[in-house]
Amino acid sequence: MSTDYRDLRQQLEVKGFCLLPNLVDAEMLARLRDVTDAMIARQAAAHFAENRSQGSLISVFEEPFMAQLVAYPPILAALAALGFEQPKWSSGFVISKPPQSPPLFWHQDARFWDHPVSYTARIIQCFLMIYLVDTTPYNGCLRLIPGSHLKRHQLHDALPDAHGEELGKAENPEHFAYQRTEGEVDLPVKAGDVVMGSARLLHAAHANRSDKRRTNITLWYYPEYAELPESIQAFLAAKAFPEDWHEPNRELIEPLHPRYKGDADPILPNRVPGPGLK
Ligand SMILES: O=C(O)CCC(=O)C(=O)O
Repeated sequence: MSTDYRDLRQQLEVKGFCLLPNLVDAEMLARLRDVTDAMIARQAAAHFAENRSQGSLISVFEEPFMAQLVAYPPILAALAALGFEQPKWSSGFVISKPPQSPPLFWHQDARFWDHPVSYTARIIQCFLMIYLVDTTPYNGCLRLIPGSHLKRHQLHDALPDAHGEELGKAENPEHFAYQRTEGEVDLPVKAGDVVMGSARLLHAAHANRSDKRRTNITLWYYPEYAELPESIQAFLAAKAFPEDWHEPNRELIEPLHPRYKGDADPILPNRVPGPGLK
């Protein structure tokens, strides 16, 4: 059955996420499994202690091959089919839950809450989560609160800074940030499916209770970069990619690199939604 991108675009706008089925082929998946396993093996033990809740939090800038995923033609074609012809990209992380590991805490990843655009339907920043294995609630599938990119949820007021250390270490499994919450849904996927969603959406992941590693690669895109307020463009364009990663991939990555030529000051990031989120 063919994919109805118009329907998926509507889901992205209304629910804050959509599932792009079967985008990554078997050969690319096999390559990504090898590459991410090697990236994980290179980390010091302290990395895993700091990030028990995520499993790992390894920048894709640690591995030049990852540029081929960022600019992977089926991903760019799916974005174009959704109406995003000129997306930009900023960063990404290998989030790999080892066997028998704790849940990932509820959080949202938006940084521009000080700008009024964050309280509108404009698509600003989106994750593309690329799962390298099939996921279920048993091995750590994604959990989402549909609509929470546009509507306040009790967790918005209760959560501590999602990017602070406390939740990452998963020292207190009873913390409400790991528990079931009102309105949440599970999103199990097949290996090679891609979940696209708003950075403003509240999301989490189940514990991995299986005996196999569950790896996801989260890539951050700006699907409508040219329509974003200039202060946000200036902020994104100010961040250079590391030279040793960028250099071998310049041609591939250049079309996705955020650029800004105006004179607006970069916005100061703020991760906490204001009263404008009703
Ligand atoms: O690993 C997952 O399933 C979710 C990752 C995530 O929440 C994130 O990258 O922000």
